Amino acid sequence: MTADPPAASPPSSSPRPAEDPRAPRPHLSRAHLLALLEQMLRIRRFEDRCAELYSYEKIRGFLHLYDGEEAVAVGAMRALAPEDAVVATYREHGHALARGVPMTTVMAELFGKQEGCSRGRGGSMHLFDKATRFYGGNAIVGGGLPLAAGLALAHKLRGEPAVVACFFGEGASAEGAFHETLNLAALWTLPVLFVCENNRYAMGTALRYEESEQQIARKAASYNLAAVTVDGMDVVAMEAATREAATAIRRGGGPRFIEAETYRFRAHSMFDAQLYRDKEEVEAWRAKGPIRRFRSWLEQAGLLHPRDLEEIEARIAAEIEEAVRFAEAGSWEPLEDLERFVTSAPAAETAP
Ligand SMILES: Cc1ncc(C[n+]2csc(CCOP(=O)(O)OP(=O)(O)O)c2C)c(N)n1
Repeated sequence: MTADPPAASPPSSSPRPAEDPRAPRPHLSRAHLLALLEQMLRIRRFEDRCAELYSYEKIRGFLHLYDGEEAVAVGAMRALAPEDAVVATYREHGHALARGVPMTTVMAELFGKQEGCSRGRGGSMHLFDKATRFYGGNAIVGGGLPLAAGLALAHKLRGEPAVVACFFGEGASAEGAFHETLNLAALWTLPVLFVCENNRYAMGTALRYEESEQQIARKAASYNLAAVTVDGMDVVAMEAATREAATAIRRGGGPRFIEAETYRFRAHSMFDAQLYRDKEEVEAWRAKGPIRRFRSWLEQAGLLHPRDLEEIEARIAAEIEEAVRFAEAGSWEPLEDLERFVTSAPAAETAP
């Protein structure tokens, strides 16, 4: 895929529906492009606030930020339909927000409150939301891949035309679960889209110290499925690649694989001195960051004006304030509920 900013399509008067996620190509109306920018900014500002709240100990436990990688989830989610399912990793705030999980319930979950999307039992690494078919949130590296294949198998057996989008880091490609899942998904032509977020580091381990084959898409292709490498800092390239792949999957073509080349700007989690990389390297990646680059392209193309940006920022700030208020006002789950959900119970009792 090209690293250059995309060319805008004809104006939004075109008869093609602008927002159908199942269309094989993105319809790049101005509204669509601004929505992509807003979604990336929304995730960035939300996580900046999370980092702040972490220092006040409002949020505790693990916290893995997606700072720098927003274009991957935002572009990909735009090409998924409501009936599709999403499986992600512990670095999943951006995926949850882009998928439509309400920011209020995500923030409450990070606070550990029972109004959170996982009743405050999961925290940052285990966001879950039935309404948007967001299956989480998984602390185990590579743990989401077999789950995604299982969901895809269920879709296939039921004859449902849904795609399962499974996000994971390049570190997962060193796990057995990656190889077992890709093998079965290809063998059984499962409707699953694998999205590898290659941010070049698995905690403090650089890709070159970890993988004999550093092009993860090539690894994936060895399982006989179509695999492409995409500029994961380019939100439109991500959307286009996802639409193309999801369309092929919906047509019964079996699994697809996208390796998104990206970078995380912040530490692996809140406990990480980052001794494994130079500041210059981080700065060089920041210069080609997904928000900065997209924003300046929109400005140069005359599609984004200072007033638009002010409005976007104001909307986001208000939403974050509301989410923090909601989380602060939330309640702790009562101690008597401690053993609830530990063993299975009749469905009526376990329904959230
Ligand atoms: C099976 C397993 N092994 C080790 C860990 C510890 N661990 C947590 S995150 C991580 C790095 C994973 O890197 P990557 O998959 O590239 O994702 P990223 O954090 O870069 O998004 C490791 C090794 C774990 N959670 N699960």
